[in-house]
Amino acid sequence: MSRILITSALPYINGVKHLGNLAGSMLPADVYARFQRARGVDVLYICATDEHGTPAELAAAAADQDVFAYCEEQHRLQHDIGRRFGLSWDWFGRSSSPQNARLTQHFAEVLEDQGLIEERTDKLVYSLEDRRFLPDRYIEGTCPICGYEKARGDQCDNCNSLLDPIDLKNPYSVISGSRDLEVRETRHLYLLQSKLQGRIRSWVDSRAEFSALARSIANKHLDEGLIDRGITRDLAWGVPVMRGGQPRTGFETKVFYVWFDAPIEYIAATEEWADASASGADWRSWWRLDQGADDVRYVEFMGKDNVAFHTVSFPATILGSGEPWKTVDLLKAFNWLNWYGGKFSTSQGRGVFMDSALDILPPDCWRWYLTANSPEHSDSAFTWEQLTAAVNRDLADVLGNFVNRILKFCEARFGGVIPEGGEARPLELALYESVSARVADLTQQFEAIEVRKSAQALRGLWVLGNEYLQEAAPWTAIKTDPERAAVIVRTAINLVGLYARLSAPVIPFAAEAMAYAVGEAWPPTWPGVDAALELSRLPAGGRVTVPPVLFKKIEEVDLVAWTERFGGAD
Ligand code: B3M
Ligand code: ZN
Repeated sequence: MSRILITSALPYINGVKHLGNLAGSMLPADVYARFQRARGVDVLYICATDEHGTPAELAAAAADQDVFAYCEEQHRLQHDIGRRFGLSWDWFGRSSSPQNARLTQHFAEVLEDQGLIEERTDKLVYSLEDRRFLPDRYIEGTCPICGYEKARGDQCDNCNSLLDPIDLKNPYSVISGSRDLEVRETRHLYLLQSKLQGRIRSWVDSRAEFSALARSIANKHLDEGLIDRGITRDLAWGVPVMRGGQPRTGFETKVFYVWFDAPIEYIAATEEWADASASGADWRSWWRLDQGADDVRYVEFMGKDNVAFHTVSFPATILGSGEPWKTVDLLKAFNWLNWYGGKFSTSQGRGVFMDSALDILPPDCWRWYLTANSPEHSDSAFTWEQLTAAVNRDLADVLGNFVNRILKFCEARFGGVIPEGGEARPLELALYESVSARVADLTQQFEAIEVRKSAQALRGLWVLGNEYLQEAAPWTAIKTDPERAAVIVRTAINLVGLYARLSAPVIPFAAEAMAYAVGEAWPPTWPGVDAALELSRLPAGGRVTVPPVLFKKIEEVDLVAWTERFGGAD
């Protein structure tokens, strides 16, 4: 059995994520994980909350909570919402775990032993009014590259450049707003990425499966020349800087930089998963090439703003260690989901967030909409109209209606029992042929993680069912040729079973209801391309039931209420 390790970018702990975060990492990762599990692959899908750094401290302060309690609460909340969205993580960890602290400290030690970490005296912005250093997001100002006025110390949200806080123009403290700042000296650890330039470039070149977006972002940084990066910060909340089991002298009030420990949490979360499993699961067999991980395929999902960290910074940690760690094989990067002319924004509370999304529509509606309109190869724009079309047309009219119609007919005319008798005619043979071709296409699109094309292929399969019913017209056949009607009903019910299996990666809740209604096995297995075979799985004599309405349509009144609540009307 082959093995696939899947990670989606770790959502920041600072509040419930918006639909853009879901669409650009966690959801496509989940769809892929579900697809591969159904294929019989041994899948491990790992995610976690990213809990360290200034965003966590700032959010906790804003919530008037101790940062530890804040993270604990927000982690539970994000975990719960993820589950309600059907995100089938094998483990949803926490970057503040002891496992991550140990592993982060381990990497720092081996990197130092390899001559890749050195202590440097740094000039950092110190706020006289706040009486503290202002690392990363504690400071904002004008981006030196694009002139955006609210650039954060570590990164500009407008042009996506990674920044050094001291380069900001007109900087101010995020804590007090004070502009009474001065540059002071402080000691920090630096990861000498400049020494790793060659190794990282040949590693990137060796990643044959990287998407064009991932490769171009990596190459841009490599072409500019990698710069050594400070991996410690003057903060209290984070992984303590240790050396040989002791706090490192001169670093007692410092911690590792959040972007140093966060990707290491992919590994540490796997260790958390193993530690929590009763069956003695072995995390090293997923991550260590010397301990069995050489047959693992590792696929990462993330938004484009995270790509540099995963193609340069994290590889620098892993490759620089000189230890045989597994590195990513395929990195699937996403563009932005926009919100009515702007971006979804956590800090400005603009857009629809995962918790309120579930207040208004079931998870499958969002999962389908965000898959069919994935910000995959370019940015995509959320609109209420598109959402309505995806739910009302695709889910309700095409899929839901088909399932409902045939099951009701079977109940009314055959007492809810799959009828026997009759044989496939040219109409069924033609159906088998189209279904076979489309299942092959869908399988290929899922395999290639072509998100939008997977949705198109799936929709195409749903449409076939309606066309078949329309042409076969069992309601007419039943009057003159009951055997003919039996074949049609049996075939259509088998289509429902097939749809349950094929749709499960994207709309797992409805798929389970469909499977249950026709007696198809759950969890689902992925069908082969021999449709004649797959459409005779559910034999005559099996019982079927009519499920409660699979997809409720969005009404005009809903739209009025939602645009009032969330905004976004044109
Ligand atoms: N927490 C950034 C983000 O939420 C970040 C990803 C970490 S992946 C190791 O966009
Ligand atoms: Zn900028």
